Order: sequence, then structure tokens, then C-alpha cells
Amino acid sequence: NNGIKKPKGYTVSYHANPEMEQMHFGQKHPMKPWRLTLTNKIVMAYGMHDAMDIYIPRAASSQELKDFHSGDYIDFLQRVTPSDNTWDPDSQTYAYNTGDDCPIFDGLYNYCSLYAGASLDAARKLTNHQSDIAINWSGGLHHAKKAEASGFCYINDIVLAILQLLLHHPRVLYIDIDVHHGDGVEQAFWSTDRVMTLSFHKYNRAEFFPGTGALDTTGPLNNASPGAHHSLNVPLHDGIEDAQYIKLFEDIVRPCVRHYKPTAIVLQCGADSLGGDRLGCFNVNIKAHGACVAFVKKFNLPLLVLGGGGYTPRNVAKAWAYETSLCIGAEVHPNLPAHTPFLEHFGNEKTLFPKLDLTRYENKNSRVYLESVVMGIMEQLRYLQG
Ligand code: TV7
Ligand code: CA
Ligand code: ZN
Repeated sequence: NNGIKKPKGYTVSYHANPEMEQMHFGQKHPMKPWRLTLTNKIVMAYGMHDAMDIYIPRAASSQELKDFHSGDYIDFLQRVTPSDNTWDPDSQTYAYNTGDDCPIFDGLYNYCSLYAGASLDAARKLTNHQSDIAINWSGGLHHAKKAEASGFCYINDIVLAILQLLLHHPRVLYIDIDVHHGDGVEQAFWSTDRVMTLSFHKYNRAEFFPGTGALDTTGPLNNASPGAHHSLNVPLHDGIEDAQYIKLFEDIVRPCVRHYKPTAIVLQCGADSLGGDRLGCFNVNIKAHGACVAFVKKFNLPLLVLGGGGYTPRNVAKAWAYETSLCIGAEVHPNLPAHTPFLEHFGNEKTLFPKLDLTRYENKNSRVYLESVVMGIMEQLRYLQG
């Protein structure tokens, strides 16, 4: 096992608690915490752990969770069990929007406090200057609201981590490449100019979850609110391809950094934007997904790297392992090491860059459409001057 040397001049930390990887949302549920085991196995098989500081973070305390979430919602998560009847006949819903997307399973509170604890630990390593890049693949659960679960997310670890960064940083840029709109983070920082949120996602108001994130949703409409023009959205159609996605990402992120001048960046790397994802509808390959991480790294700002969605576990694990290698600046061989555990799980594609199934979604993003999206974003950034 020939490990990888620590990068020169900067420190990368990796925050993972294996306790949460055994959790089950339910048989048919697309969210598989086990994808994190697969990710960590590939990372370790390459010897990448030798190049990073590895932490097994403690769970977040209920007090820490309440820094964003309402007390009654956290108390509910803490005491609820799968056998409780949380159906409310008056509102015809389950409590706090739990149900099919956000089931109540055994160990739910432990799961939530572990992934939130890992993001908080990662953020603190950045604020106390022990890390330059901190990675938590179990985090990135961007849909959770103050007092409500949503879209497989219960606790918004991203909001909690950004609140931690804001104790030391005047401006944080949040970038979200999950195929879904990062609505929970956008909503939490809607009326402040200390966080700029930028989400790339499939957008179709009626047909694709969560239905928000139009190009003209940019913050409070009242220009007197500090949050005006600080929520940016990049709505996309089915089937966007590598070259288009990379160019779009760079053409938008570059001016966002130039105009907003963040002092820290949080990057949510949801892997459901990969081609062949069970829930996603883009045609992005692992190299192109990783190119976004590499591009953000080049700004040399304190960087928090988080996971998110990703529903074809074998591809999720490869993408996040590859992105870990980009963070440490290591060139790794594309072939998975022969001693990688679960190697048989990858069939005959024992490489970091498998041929993804790009046949399911025709590309509906024209050059003209993408140019109009970039222009729409640039128009918002012009308000930031001065
Ligand atoms: C960050 N899509 C989360 C993305 C959250 C997407 C949804 C499902 C789904 C849920 C299941 C399931 C599913 C095959 C897919 C309007 C509904 C339709 C529940 C069945 N199979 C992230 C959330 C999205 C649950 N929800 O951004 C149990 O797909 O579209 C919806 C809402 C109502 C609820 N029903 C789905 O990636 C982590 N859910 C199988 C079993
Ligand atoms: Ca997104
Ligand atoms: Zn998603």
C-alpha cells in the first residue's frame, strides 16, 4: 500500500464517521448512506488518507443543531421512533414533513447529528486555520428547513457550517452542483449579503423537485434588503454535457468570485448531476464534475467540500474519491487499486472514469440558452459594485 504524500503548502482534512454509513432509509428509498463506505474504501485503497488529516468527528449536540433549527423540530427528531404515529389528521400530513421522502427510521437522530457534526468539525478546522480544504462527503443536505425535513434532508448541515464560518468570515460563497436546487440554503440566507448562494440545477417548476430556483429568483425584490441579488440560480434542462457544463460553471463562478470577493467558499458536490444517476437527468461525466472542484480550488480560499445527492452508488463513490484526489493534488491511476474492498461491486468497470449511461436524456440545452443564463447572472452581479 504505497500512500500519497501530503500536499506541499496546504492542509486537507477529511471528516468521516463510519457509524452513519450503516443507516437505512428503507428498501426502495434512493438515498443509500452505504455509498459513503464505498467512497471511503476507494479513498483508502489509493492511500489518500496519508495525504490528509483524518478526523472521526463527534455528533453535533442538540444545542448546536438549534443554532439554525427550531427547538420543537429538534426535540421531535430526538424522540420520534418508527413506530410512532405522526400522522396529523387535521393537516393531512406527517409531522414536520416526514413521510416517504424523509422517513423516520431507526437511528435517525444519530444519523442527523453525525453528518451535521462532521460538517461543523470541518468548518471549525477551516476557521481555526488547521485546514485549508476540509471534506465531509456525508454532508451537503441542502433541502432541510428551519422547522421541516425535505427531500431526504432533515438537518441542514450546510447552513450550520456556514454559520460557523460567518463567525470569522465576512463573506461566504456557497456553490451547489447537485442536480436539485439548493433551496434550504438559499432560504436560510435569503435576506443577508454575507452569504451568496449559487445553485446549478435541473429546473422545471411543475415536474422536478423542489420546483424552485428560476433564473429570476435572485433574493428579496426590495433593493433595500441586503440580500437582494445575493441568491443566484442556474436553471438547466435535461442532458447537459461535459464541455457545456464546465464552461458554464467557469463562466459563472469566475465573475461571482471577482465581484463578491468571498473570504471562504462552500462547495456542495451532489453527484446526482452525473450521467446515469437514478434520479438525475444530466449527462456529465466524473472528470467534468471533478473539473468544477478543481476550478474552485484554484481560488486558494478556505474551502469546505461537501457531498449531497447521488443515487447510483458505484458512480458516486468514484466521483467523490476522484474529487478527494483533486483536493490533495495527487495524480491517481484511473484503475481502481486491485486491493480495493468491494471491487467486485464495480463489475467490469474497475476504473475511476466508467462509461456512464448517457442515452437516457437528450441534451435540451442549446448554446443560445446557456448564453442567456450567463447574461442573466452577469446582470445580477452588476448590482454588487460599490
Ligand atoms: C440532496 N425524487 C435530495 C433530492 C430529493 C428529491 C424525489 C424520490 C423518491 C422517493 C422515494 C422513492 C423516489 C424514485 C425521487 C414530490 C414527491 C414525489 C415519494 C415517493 N423513490 C438531494 C425528492 C423528490 C421514497 N421528491 O437534492 C421512498 O424516486 O419529487 C419529490 C416529491 C412526493 C413524495 N414522493 C415522491 O439530492 C440529498 N423523491 C422510493 C421510496
Ligand atoms: Ca444544485
Ligand atoms: Zn440532489
